[in-house]
Amino acid sequence: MATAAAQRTARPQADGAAAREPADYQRVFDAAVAADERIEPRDWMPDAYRATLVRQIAQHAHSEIIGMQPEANWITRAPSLRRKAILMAKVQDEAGHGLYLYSAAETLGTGRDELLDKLHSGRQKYSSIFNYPTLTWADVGAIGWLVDGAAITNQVPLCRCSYGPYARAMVRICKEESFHQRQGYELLLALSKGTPEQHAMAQDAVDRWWWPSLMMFGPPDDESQHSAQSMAWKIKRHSNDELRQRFVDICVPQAESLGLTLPDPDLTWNEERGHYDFGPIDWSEFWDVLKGNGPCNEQRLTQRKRAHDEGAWVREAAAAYAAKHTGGAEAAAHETTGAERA
Ligand code: FAQ
Repeated sequence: MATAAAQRTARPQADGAAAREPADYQRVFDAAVAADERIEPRDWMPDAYRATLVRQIAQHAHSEIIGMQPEANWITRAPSLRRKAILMAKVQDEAGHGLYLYSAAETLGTGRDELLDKLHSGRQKYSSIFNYPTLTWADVGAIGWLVDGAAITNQVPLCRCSYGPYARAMVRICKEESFHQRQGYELLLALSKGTPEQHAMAQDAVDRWWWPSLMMFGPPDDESQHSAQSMAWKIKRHSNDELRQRFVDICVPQAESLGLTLPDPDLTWNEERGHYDFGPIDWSEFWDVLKGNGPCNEQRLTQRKRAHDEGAWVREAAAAYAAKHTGGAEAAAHETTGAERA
């Protein structure tokens, strides 16, 4: 029997579409997803699958580039050349992640200009976590350990996402996020084992970033409007609550090794469940941040729009350079053809 991939390869091109009924396309798509095969840009896909991917990938891409802001805030004040070099590399990585992800969204037929326009006008979201301020140097460590840690927990399963370009982008992103997580852990460890003031600064940062990190995984499963469909399509492989639990289980022993505490008196090992129980999350804070009322929503968007406007000349210069070179190549091709004719 032909595999779903073989059937898809055998699928007629757009101009021969009459050879198949729409139901056939749906069946081939469903079979590919069921067989854990990758859906590629030229494959037929349901409109809602495409729209869901654009929504999630765009939100992810926006998070990467907005996420540069809280950390970049500390580049000029990093306490040593080594720390500054590491932080600059990390912030550059986030820009790169944004690029891979915008490119993945482009394969679905949605251009970067359109996505950025939606971000700037508030029609698309970015992760709630980046609406919190970085008040001390220890926040750079807390972001690395907790925010990148949460990002990896969420994103490793996305390497098996059913949509090929997103899954492949995630493989590279996750490798870099692992380095980010380790630099945050190492930074916090140095502070935790430093002077009492440094230890207190590390603890304060963890106290402020813990709960917002748990919110990164999205609303509880019974309030997650997209999870069931996204899991059926194998875009998401686990529910928001499953991943949140996995993250808590990873962090508790790491906090112990760091010599820091997590700000949750209800955090206890549950022998029966084989997981840590944790206290209630303040979901009203999460929804409020999503509505634009977090401590830094306005600042983040204003800064993003300013950076975009100030970068207009770079985009224009790049487009002019590309046109000049493409034009030159075309002119050269014409000249060659002309010469051959002569
Ligand atoms: N923030 O039905 P669900 C990073 C929205 S990258 C804002 O559960 P879904 C790297 C959701 O969009 C961090 N909005 O939605 C880094 C939906 O609203 P909509 C970003 C959120 O999509 C580190 C509504 O709530 N990572 O950190 C959030 O199935 C350090 C209902 O929610 C990704 O984007 C939230 N936290 O599940 C960079 C990973 N949660 O769109 C710099 C990919 C939910 O209908 C420094 N994304 N919403 O208007 C995902 O895995 C999923 O999209 C979830 C949400 C899990 C985030």
